[in-house]
Amino acid sequence: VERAKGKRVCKPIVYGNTATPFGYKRESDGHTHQWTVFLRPYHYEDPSLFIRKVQFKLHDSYANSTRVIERPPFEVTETGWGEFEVQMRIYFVDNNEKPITAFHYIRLFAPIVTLPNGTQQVVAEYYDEIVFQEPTMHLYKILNDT
Ligand code: SLL
Repeated sequence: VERAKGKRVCKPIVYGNTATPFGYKRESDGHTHQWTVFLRPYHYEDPSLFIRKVQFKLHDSYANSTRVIERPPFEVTETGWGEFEVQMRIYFVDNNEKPITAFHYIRLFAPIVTLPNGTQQVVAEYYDEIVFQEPTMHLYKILNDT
């Protein structure tokens, strides 16, 4: 495939999780929190222009622990009782571009922020960058248009 020789394109992203305590321990399964793990562009652009899907690999204690999200928002909402590391595999619209993997440790207990409406929530989010080194010409054109 044709590649953009000597070119590098950088896409700022954010990934992480939010979590809210139930305020009690659920009798049926011991779960104590609802959480959402997400991956999105740092800028307000449409991620589906260059991201085809994101595969979230949850802890083995979850039924169907591999969750594939094929359209934005790229996120998974679940309930649970424990913190663990999620693997996020990012696939691009051009299949000649190799998928990349990011990891996020889901936090349930800290850090807590106070939202504008006064409620408290656990928010653990991180800035990162996807660096495309000599992307395919196809993807290069898309990336420079977003
Ligand atoms: C811990 N090493 O011990 C971690 C494991 C597992 C989290 C955390 C519930 C899963 C389910 C759940 O929260 N698992 O019941 O489906 O803290």
